[in-house]
Amino acid sequence: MSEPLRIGMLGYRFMGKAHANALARLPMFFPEAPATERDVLIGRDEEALADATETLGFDRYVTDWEAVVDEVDVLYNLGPNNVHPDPSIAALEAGTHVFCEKPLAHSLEAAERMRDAAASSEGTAGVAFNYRFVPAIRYAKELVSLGELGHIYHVRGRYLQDWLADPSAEWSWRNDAETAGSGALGDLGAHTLDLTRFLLEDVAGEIEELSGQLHTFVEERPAGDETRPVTVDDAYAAQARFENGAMGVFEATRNATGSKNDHSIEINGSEGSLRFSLERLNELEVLRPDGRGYETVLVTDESDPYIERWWPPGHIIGWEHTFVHENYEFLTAAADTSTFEPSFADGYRVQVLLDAVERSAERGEWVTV
Ligand code: SOE
Repeated sequence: MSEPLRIGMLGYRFMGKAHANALARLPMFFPEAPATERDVLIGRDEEALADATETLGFDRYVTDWEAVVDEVDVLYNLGPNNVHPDPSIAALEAGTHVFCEKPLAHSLEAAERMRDAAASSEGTAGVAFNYRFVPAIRYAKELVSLGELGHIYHVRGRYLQDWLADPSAEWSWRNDAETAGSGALGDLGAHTLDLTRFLLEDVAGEIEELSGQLHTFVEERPAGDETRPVTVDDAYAAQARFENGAMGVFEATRNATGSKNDHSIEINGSEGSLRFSLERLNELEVLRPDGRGYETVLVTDESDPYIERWWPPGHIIGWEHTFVHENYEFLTAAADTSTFEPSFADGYRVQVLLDAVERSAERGEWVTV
């Protein structure tokens, strides 16, 4: 029995809870997953950190990541985007495995350094694009890769939330260009662009050129008893051309009043189509060549990826289960010191697309990726 992997986790709020919950579920639902020990929680606010250490089941906490990146076996980097580069690179240089939240970084330059550090490290590196690990998305990828939809003409991807539609919603780091890099583009658009690459990589190639726009609806937001400027986009929209000639249309916003977490993808091919929405994550709508119209498939059969780990067919799973799936795959890859997808190279490819949208928005013209 090999020693448990010692986990260091930087960040302990929303994503900290999602990943700590995933680690806690693994022994029961994925018993062959590498054993882990929630060793050290890393953050800045000691009081909040002490509470979170208790709640998330860690042994201890530190406020200085440099003290532990070479002590732990795996570093989870769940901090704000501008905190992704330095701890991840230091950990990789020490041979520590790194699982980093998306987007890879707050800038293309930093993402490139992270990609290069991963390429020359003994450690395994991965990006937590959790929507690749939705069983219905895996089914969609199977249909596309098997050619069931024929030649791919269109992909439409959108990520609609509304938690910033209210101008009085509090300012956070996600509204700050220095910390986040971009707004809805990098926070939500990164998911859609990664998922599109995942679904179409075998049949449409990469996005070769695109044009995009960015817009900020609310220029400043309350921060305690002050107001702070919003220096990133509230929404982006883009159109793209793929190597195989397919057309892509993409958007994301946090101002889509009424949409809570609608991450949707639609693919049209010469033989058929498919539609997915995260708000109905157990379902995939499929139009088959001989079909009369879209059929709604409940993707919860034992033959569907990961489902046999949970419950019988029809007993649906949720958002949190996608974190368990990606943690299982990442920790298994780390224990074997093998590669994990999405890798930092995948994360970098997404960052190139984010940067292209920003360049295009700035110039008001199409850009080559
Ligand atoms: C933004 O609110 C957010 O938490 C993203 O940061 C996550 O990546 C997405 O999965 C849910 O929405």
